[in-house]
Amino acid sequence: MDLKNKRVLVVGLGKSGISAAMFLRRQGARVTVSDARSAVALAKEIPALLDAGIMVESGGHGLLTFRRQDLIVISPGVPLDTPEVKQVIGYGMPVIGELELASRFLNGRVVAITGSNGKTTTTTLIGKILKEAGLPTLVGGNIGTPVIDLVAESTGESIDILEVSSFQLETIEQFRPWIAVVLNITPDHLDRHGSFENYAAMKERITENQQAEDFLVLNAEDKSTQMVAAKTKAQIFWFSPRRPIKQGAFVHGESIVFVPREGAKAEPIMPVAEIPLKGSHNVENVLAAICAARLAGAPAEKIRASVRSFKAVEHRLEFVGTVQGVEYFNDSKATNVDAAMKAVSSFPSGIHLILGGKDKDSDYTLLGPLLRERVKAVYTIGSAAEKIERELHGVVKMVGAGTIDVAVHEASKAAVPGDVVLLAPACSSFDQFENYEHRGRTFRQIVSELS
Ligand code: UMA
Repeated sequence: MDLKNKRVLVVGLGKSGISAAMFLRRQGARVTVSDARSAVALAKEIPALLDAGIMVESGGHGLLTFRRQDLIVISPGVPLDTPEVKQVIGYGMPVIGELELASRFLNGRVVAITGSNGKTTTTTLIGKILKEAGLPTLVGGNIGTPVIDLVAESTGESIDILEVSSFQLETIEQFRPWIAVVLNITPDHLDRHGSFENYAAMKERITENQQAEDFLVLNAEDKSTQMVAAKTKAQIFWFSPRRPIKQGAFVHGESIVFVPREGAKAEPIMPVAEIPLKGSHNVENVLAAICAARLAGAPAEKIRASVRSFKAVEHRLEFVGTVQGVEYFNDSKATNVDAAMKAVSSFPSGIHLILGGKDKDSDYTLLGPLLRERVKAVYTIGSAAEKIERELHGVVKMVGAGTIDVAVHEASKAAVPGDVVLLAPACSSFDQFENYEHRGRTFRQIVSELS
């Protein structure tokens, strides 16, 4: 892709936009960036961009800015139906995302992980296993480091492990992972994608450019990922915690085994009991990581050692501490209903659950049966509180807490030794926090002050 002297517009000045703009500039492109935020709000970002010779449009997107370009690179958080974007797509202007841009310049072999839940844990674990197996690995994408930032270090030898979201997959063209992993597809981001079908279709795009020599790792227990199988040209490796698999990883008795090809003998990998993470969903994440790591060339004994020493990723069912016999867990990354259900399922009873934040057109009634079984009380926060209280009315005790601070204090007063206070909000955080990490850190801080 020759970008020299090309006019390129980058839309959105978050992490991906800034990295993309700087990269494009280094490639010799004539770069403009456009962001809906005001110049005051962007005061920290603008000087470095201007110094690099990048033009900046702040306080909204101008249609004329969009028209005078050869290429538009859009940030994952900017919807394609943003009026200016929609209009230039209508004119046939090329619009790609930062993932697509980066993938044209990555030199390593790509392992891409998507799914509604478990992406970050699985991506981190694959990175750890491959690194400890002595393979040159890079990790980035939705996990927090823009893919474009990996380009400089991506070589013919490296394995580039990317967490990819539906937002990023929406704007790919040629992105072709060597190994693609789809963990699960359950409703999320319906406010952005309009329907579950549209959302699932975006996830499926992870395999659309794969060929017969590539690999696709799929969850045998998830109906939606099974549908992806019908559409791929890649070799499929399944994983299942419940049933034997002809090619892939599964739980056999008390142990995880891997079958490298149909008809081959199953290789023992490790006892399930050695997985140091809570929750049955994490067995699935480990199975997926084992498939990807074996396919990428990590030996079984290295995999076992790496999994055994793996620690929960921050904000994913992270143990915060025990205060007066009550355990506190931070699952701020549980930003959709399915993730919250997985978190609740990880504890048998005695749960005080903090729910709420920014709604994504989610259906909270799905939580009903599980809450009735395991949860003592729900503490609602954020703008989704009223909807949650309405949809879960009569299911369990509801405390309208409003803020996370009040929620933690109310829960700590009600909890008795042996109970669990769990932040698994089932919503995004943007109504009260900068992001889910900020929400998780705030929770940890409040808990530390309790003790
Ligand atoms: N903006 C506009 N116009 C719009 C909308 C937004 O100008 O119409 C601007 C905002 O004012 C802001 C910028 O766009 O300045 C934000 O861009 P962004 O939302 O794409 O955020 P980044 O900081 O670039 O972070 C993105 C991912 N964010 C999203 O997908 C929403 C990060 O994933 C990712 O870590 C990062 O790129 C690096 O790859 C976060 C996320 O929430 C963790 N992901 C979702 C999820 O996991 O559920 C998909």
